[in-house]
Amino acid sequence: MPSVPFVGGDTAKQRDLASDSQEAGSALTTNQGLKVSDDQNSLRAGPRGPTLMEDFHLREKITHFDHERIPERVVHARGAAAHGIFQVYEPLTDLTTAAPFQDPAKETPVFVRFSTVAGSRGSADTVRDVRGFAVKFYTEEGVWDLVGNNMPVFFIQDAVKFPDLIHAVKPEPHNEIPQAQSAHDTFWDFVSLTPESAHMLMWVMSDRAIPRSYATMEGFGVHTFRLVNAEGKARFVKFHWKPLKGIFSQVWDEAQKTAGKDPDFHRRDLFDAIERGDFPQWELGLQVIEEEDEFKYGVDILDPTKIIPEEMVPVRRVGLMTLTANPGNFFAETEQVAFHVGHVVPGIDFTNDPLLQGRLFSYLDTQLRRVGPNFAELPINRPLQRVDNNQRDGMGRRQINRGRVAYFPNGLAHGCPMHSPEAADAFRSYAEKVDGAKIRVRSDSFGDHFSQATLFWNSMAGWEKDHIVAAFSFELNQCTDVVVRQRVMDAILSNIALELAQGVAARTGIPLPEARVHPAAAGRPNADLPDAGLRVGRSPALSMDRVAEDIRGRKVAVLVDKGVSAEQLTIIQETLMDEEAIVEVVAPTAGTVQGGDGVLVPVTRAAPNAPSVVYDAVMVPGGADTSALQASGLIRHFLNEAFLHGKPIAAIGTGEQVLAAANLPTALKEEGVITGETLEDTLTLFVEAMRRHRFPQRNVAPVPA
Ligand code: HDE
Repeated sequence: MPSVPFVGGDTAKQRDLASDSQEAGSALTTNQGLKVSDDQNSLRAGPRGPTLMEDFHLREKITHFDHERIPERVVHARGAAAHGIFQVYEPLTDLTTAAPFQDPAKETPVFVRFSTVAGSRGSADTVRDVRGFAVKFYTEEGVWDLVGNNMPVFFIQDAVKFPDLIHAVKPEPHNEIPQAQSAHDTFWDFVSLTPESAHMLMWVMSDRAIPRSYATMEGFGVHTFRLVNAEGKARFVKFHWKPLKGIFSQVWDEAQKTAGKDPDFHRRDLFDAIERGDFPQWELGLQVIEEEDEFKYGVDILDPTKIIPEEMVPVRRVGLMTLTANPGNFFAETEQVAFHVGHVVPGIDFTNDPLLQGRLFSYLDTQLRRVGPNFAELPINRPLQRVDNNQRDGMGRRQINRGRVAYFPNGLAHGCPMHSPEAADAFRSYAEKVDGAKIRVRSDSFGDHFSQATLFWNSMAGWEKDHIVAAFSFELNQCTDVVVRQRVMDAILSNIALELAQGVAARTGIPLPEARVHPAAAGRPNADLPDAGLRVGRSPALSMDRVAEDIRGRKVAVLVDKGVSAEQLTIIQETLMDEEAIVEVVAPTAGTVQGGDGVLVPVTRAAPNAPSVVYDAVMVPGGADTSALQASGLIRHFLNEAFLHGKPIAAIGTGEQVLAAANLPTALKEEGVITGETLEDTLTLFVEAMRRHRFPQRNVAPVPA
C-alpha cells in the first residue's frame, strides 16, 4: 500500500489564503487604520469618572466583539479541519473527466472538515454519533465538495424527513437535555416509528460511532453518484475513503470519560498529529457500477439506507489524500467553510436518490443563512480560479465589479462574460431521461428495511456484537417511556436478529415480543428485487476486527515514580519512538523523579492531567523500588481503567508489583497483559499487542444467551 510522505510546501490553497494574512509586527490600529495610543484604558471623565460615549475605539472594539459569532451549523456544528492534497494513482480518463482524476503528477489541494452531527459547537468530540467527513477539492475546473459521513448509509430515505430526524435527536426542546446524545426518548420514539432507520441504527450502535481518531475512520459519499467520461458515457459510483491507519475505535465507557477529561480529544489528535508530521492519509476508493447493472445487486442503488457490499462490487483504490497542514485560523477556515453537495465539477453528476436531491437544496440554503450571500467569496471557499458572472452586491461583498454592465446578453461589454456552449471543460448536466407522473410515492424497491441490518449483525465479530448489544441497552435504559422502549424491541430489534433482541432484553428488562413481528409485515423481503445473496450472507468488510499495520501515532503512557530504572525507561522510549508511537512519562506529580540509578527522570505529564483514557497502552518499567508508584491511588486507578478498556498493559521486573497493587491479573498474555518477560521480549510483545489495538474480552460481559 503506498504511503507517500508529504514533502512539498504549502498547497495552492494555502498560498491563496496566505495572501490574506496580517503583517507580523504591525502597530495596533482601529478598523479605520488609526494608530491606537492606549488599548488598555477606556476614555473617562477623570480617573474615577464615567466612561465617555465619545470613545470610538472602545465602541468599535466592543461592537465587533458582540458580533463575532455566526449561527452555528444546524447539524454538524462541532468539527475540526485540515488542509491537504489529493493525488490520483493513474489517470481515470476512461471513467471521468473530473479534474482531480486526470494526472497522477497533479496535486489537488483539499480542505477536510470532520464533525459530529447532534452536538453544539462546544460539545465533546467523543460522543456516540455519526461523524461528518466533508472534503473540498480545489480543482482547476472549480470546487468539488464530497460531503460524506463515516458511515455508508443514512437514517432516512427521503429528505422531507430530515428536520424530523434532527428534531428528534437534538436535545429535547423543553429543557435542552441531553447534549450531543441519541440516548433519549424522542430519538428512539422517532426511529422506532421509522423502520427504514434500522440499518443505520446498527452502525450508530456499533463502535463506528465512537472512533479512536479521525485518522482511523472510513469515509463514505453515501449516495450513488455518477462519473461521466469525455464521450459522455456515465457510470454509477459510490465513493469511499479508506484510512491507511486502519479503522479503530474507543470503547463506550472510555468515550464517555474522554468527553469529560478531554472534550477536544479528536480535534487535539488531528492538530498534534499534523504538527509533528504524522500526516493522516486515506485512499479514495470507487465502487463503479455500469448503467446496465443498475438492478443487479438486490438493492436499489438510489436508496441511501443500503450499501453495495464490497464483496459484490470491489472498492477500487484510485488515489491518496494526505492532510498536511492545520488551519491558520479556526473561524476563518473551519467555521466559515461552506460545503455543498451541489458543488461538482465536469465529470461528476448526481442521481435521483431522494435524499441527495433534498440535500442539493439544503446546503446552498444553509450557507446563505449561516454565512451570507457572498459566502463563496470568502478565502476558504473561493475557487483557485477567477470567478466571473453577473451576480452582484449583497451583504459582505468583497469583489469590486467595475463597469456598468451586469447582465447578459449585452453588447456594451462585448457579450462578456459569456457562457461556453462549445467548451469541453464547461459543466453540462448528464442528460438522463426522466419521465413520470407527479406523485408522492416511494418506490417499492426501497421497501426492505431489515435485510442489511441483519447482514451487518451477521458480519460482526463476537466482541462487536457484544458492544452493539451493550450500546442499544445503554440507550434504551436512558429512555423513560415504556412504550418507546417496547416499540424499539418489537418493531426494530426483533426484526434484525433474535440474538440481538435477546441480548438487549436481558440487559434492559424489556420483554421480548410475544410473537415476533413477521418480517414481511415490517417491509421485507422485497419480492421485486433479485436476491443476490445479500440477505443471508456476511460482509467481512463491515467488521472492525482487524490488526493495524503499525503503531504510528499511538500514545503510550509509561508510569514512573522515584526508584524507576532510568536505563529501562530510555530503552522503552527509544524502541517505541522508533515505531513512531508517542511516549509520555506519567508520574503522580509533575517535574522530575529520582531514578533508582541516580538519574533525574523528566516527567511529561502529572497523573491528574494524564487520564488513562487519552492513551492507547500503558507500560510500567521496573527499578530499584516501585513502592511510591504502588502507593498512588491515581496510578492504581489509571491501570484499572486501562485494563477495563482493553488496552495493552506491560510491566517489567518490579513493575509487576504495581500491577499487583492495582489488583490486576498478571497472567493474561493472550489478553494483552504482558509480564514475566525480558525487557526486549516485553517490547516486542507490547508492540504486537498495540497493533491489535484493544483486547475487547476485558471490557464487556458476554451477551446473555
Ligand atoms: Fe448534511 N447538512 N444533510 N448530511 N451534512 C449539513 O449544511 C442535510 C446528510 C453532512 O463540515 C448542513 O453546512 C439534509 C447525509 C456533513 O461543514 C445542512 C440531509 C450526509 C455536513 C445539511 C442531510 C450528510 C453536513 C448543516 C438529508 C452524508 C457538515 C450545515 C436530506 C452523506 C459539513 C451545513 C461541514 C451539514 C442538510 C443528510 C453529511 C443543513 C437536508 C446523508 C459532513 O445543509
